[in-house]
Amino acid sequence: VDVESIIELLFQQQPLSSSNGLSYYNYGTAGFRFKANVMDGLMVRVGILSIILLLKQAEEVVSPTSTTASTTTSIITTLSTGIMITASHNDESYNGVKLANPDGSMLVPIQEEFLTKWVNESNSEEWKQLLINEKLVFKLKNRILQSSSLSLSLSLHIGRDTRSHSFHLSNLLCLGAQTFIDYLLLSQSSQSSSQSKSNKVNIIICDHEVLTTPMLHHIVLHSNPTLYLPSYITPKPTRKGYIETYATAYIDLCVDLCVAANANADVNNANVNANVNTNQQQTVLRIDSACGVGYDAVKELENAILNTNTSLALITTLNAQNGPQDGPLNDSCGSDHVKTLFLPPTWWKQMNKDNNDNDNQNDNGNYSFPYCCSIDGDADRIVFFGQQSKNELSEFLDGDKIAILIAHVLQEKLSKTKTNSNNSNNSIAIAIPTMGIIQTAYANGAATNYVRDVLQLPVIITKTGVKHLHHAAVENFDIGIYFEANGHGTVVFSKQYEQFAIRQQQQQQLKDSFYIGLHRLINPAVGDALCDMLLVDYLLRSLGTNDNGAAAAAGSSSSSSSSSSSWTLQDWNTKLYQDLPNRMLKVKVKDRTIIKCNSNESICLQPLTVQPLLENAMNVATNGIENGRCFIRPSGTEDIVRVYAEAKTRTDADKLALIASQIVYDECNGIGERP
Ligand code: G16
Repeated sequence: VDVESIIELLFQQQPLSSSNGLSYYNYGTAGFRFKANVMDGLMVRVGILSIILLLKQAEEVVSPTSTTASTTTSIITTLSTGIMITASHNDESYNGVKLANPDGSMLVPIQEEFLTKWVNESNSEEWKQLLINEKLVFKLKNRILQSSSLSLSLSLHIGRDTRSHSFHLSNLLCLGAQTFIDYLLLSQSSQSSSQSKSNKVNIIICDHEVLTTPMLHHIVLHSNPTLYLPSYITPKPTRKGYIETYATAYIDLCVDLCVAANANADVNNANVNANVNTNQQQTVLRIDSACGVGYDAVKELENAILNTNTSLALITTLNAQNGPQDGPLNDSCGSDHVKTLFLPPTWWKQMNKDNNDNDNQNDNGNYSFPYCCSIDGDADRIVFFGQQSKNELSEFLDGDKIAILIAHVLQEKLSKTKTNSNNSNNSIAIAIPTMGIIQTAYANGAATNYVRDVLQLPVIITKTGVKHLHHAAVENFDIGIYFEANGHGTVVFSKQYEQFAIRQQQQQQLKDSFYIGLHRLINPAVGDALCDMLLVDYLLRSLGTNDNGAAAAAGSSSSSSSSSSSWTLQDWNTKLYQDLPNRMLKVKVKDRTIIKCNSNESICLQPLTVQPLLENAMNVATNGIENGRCFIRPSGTEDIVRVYAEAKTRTDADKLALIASQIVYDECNGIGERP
């Protein structure tokens, strides 16, 4: 492979063309995301560029001038990054690429800028120079490695969702990456033949085919284990490893919960059936998989959990609905549909069957689906809901509610740990990990107030995009809980937390302490619908644990009939705080890039006329809207402007959202019908 053939490949499918209606491929909220039919050339380029990024990452982790490189023993150093081909919550016509760094996190701005520059570069001479330079640097690195005993084994992990074009786009990406690898390694083999038969740098592409986005991040992170993780987390970097890890972590926590609640339990006996209140009604969680990739993953998780021979009363039965065969992806189902429209998903195959039975008996639609959740097309977001009638949600719980549930339980635990420590004879004061919550402007005002005023925890508001929340969480807290209101989020833990968790474990009789168990159940790389689902289920159980040791879970009883302090979705929804009514709308405009916002996207800076009009609309004296808050921002994943409004009443929230939409339409060249 020579440079000319790569250039030919690159320009065969010229990514920029006036016919596709794009002037520029921008790196959006979660990577490049466009209509799938304009992405062919982009994928080839991202394939090549991702190998360059991988080599740059390797350079940062393994410096040939470091002492490691000069030792005489042979060391093979491995490093992995990843790419997921998905457009997540978007409809089937879109596709996209999300890149993962070695720690499983998303790209940082400098990497995004590098990618954006080169996917848009239409000058073939510039490209030629880049490729030649990269080859020279690669040769030099390899020569330095030849003089040491260091070998590098680099992997690019690739996954894709169930979209009809994902396979094709994945092939193009692999083609770009493999051609560039061949170009680099060819020089290496000829150069090294006189010194060594083996390659000093090996670069491979691992195509994992259809995966959830969090599985891909898991595989990347755990392929680089020693770099980022505590000793108590050792999952296998495979799909199976992912399923086993989180199924086991969930069961261990549920069993520990029961053991802790049963004073007479045999703590060494993992199967604590005998000690469980066997009258406990079995809980079923129905999962709307958005007709996407999460369906199979939930099924696998369900099997892994059921195969552990644990008492069914201790765990929740997962019931996956809406698989890829049941309807179009994210269409009238999935977390985005439920969150934006406050409507239950359609396509419930099993439920519809059940419902028909119910309908026959009761014209009012007497449903009983108290415990449900919806994930999105690549299974990285989740919202919970209960459904008691055909077209309405009885409860709705979003990312804000999940974050606060986690914070609530952790705060209680930490406070107990502190009290126990103060009461013990231990003269060394225990350092309690710091905790904070990261939200975006979409967080419900009631949620932000609750965190600040009731939990008295710090809140940071960032731009939309989990990449922003993730970094803020890592940089500011030992326990950084970050969730977007749309259900996208996770918890990140610092090294201090890990040491704290290990010390707590040493002081307890249980196999794992709560703190270690919690860390094992959370995907530290990225928001993960399935981990978050198991985590919420466990937390609700933990809040429902009574003195008899029965862990009553969310769907099993209503709060009024509960004999213990069981937490149903209704409890979760009402016992902490009540959401302010809110509404999200989308407005189509000619060019959404004319809209610029402040750093956390709560204020519109351009066009200049927009913000004063929004302020006026929010002013109670103007429209009589109490507690009104609204903002607008251009989406980074769809060709629309998003409008958010909240107010004291549902009517006012809807009214404010409508006014804000009209402002966007009028001031930003709206297209189509005026809202
Ligand atoms: C992506 C991002 C999220 C973001 C969402 C919507 O989610 O990862 O952080 O909230 O897009 O972004 P925007 O409002 O800019 O369209 P996903 O699940 O689609 O990858």
